[in-house]
Amino acid sequence: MPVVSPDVSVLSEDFAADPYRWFPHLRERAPVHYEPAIDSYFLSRHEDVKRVLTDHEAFTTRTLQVRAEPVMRGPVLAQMTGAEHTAKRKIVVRAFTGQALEEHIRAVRANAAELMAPFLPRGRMDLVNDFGKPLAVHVTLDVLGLDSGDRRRVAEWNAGVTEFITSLALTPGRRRRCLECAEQLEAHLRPVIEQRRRAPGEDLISKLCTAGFDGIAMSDREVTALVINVLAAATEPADKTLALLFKHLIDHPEQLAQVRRDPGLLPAAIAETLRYTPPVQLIPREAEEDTVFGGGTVPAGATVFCMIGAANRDPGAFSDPDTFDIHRPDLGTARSFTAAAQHLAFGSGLHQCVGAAFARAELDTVAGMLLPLLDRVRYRPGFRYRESGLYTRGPVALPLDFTPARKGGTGLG
Ligand code: 2IO
Repeated sequence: MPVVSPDVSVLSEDFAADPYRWFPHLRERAPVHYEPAIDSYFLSRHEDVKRVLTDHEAFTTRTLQVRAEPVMRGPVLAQMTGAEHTAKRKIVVRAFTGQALEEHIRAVRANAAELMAPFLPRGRMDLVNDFGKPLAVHVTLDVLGLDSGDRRRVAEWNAGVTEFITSLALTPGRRRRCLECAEQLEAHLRPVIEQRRRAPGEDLISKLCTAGFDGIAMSDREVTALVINVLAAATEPADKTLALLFKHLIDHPEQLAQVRRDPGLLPAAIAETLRYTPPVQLIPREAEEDTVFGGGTVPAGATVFCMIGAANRDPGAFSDPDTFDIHRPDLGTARSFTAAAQHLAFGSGLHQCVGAAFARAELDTVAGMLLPLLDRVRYRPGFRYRESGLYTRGPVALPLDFTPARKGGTGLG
């Protein structure tokens, strides 16, 4: 019989208001927490989460068939295993590292400069809604080689797709709406993929269409699924992480001053932001067999949610885990964006995020551009900080005031 912890539900309003408040209780008293309403288990200890993510024999990604495939319109990388997975993962990794990454970063710089320009002379900007959200969409469409004229529609369809993946319980009406968004996005991509197969360019869609590895190439369905996957994965966590980074730095003025003096500290600040407040809070798996953990048993066939935020604040993995400290000795900045990461914001094991290097470069670039321009940056007077989301979580808004840039003084040309 599953152990139901009567004093906390991850589906409650109290939990949604501040999950971090409940993590110590979950880790200590209910490390294998069962939610009857959604028949799922929630694991909160670093050791257990790491085990689930790395033991891909005992914990599979089969649950993505129902949690992602309906809106991805085909199988995503995370569902694959063996030689096929290795070959196709290589294609995607290539499209997000080295030369390709440098080109993506050019798109980041150009879009960031364009989006921030109107706000600099005003001395005020909502880092989430004025800047971070549109930036993530503009950059991702450029990377994919999709027309900027379609931004609004694509962003709307993407929102439906993301709602489907990141909802723990959808009403039938919302579910239908999300599926409609996915169908429209698929229909929008169909002629683009057809055209890129005939006349490939340098964009990511062309690369996915034409690349092969060990004789393994991508089908139209797989290209579609990967494009939708990249669209969701490169947008949903991006504005959240950027806003969280600035929130933590504003809340810790001495660390903000250090990063301003030495932008070389930005990767450490980004890594610590990902540890302290990971934008992706839950990663689902399916148990292949009955598995005994320290605090309980997960039965074969069960859906298991890895609680990344709780694992990243486990005192067994990080000292003084509830303190934001870009200098923490147990962070290991360089490995924070690799398979050797101690924090679990990018997952771990076979399916660890393929976009980690891109995420680091994008955030480093954007924060490096913003910091010198946002002189005396502070919250707008009267602003009350609020976060939302259980699956992905971030600030609802982050309205900032700063010293307005004098005309021609932004360095942005
Ligand atoms: C469909 C939550 C947007 C991913 C999944 C396999 C997506 C996969 C993630 C992140 C962010 C999403 N899962 N990125 O958690 O590609």
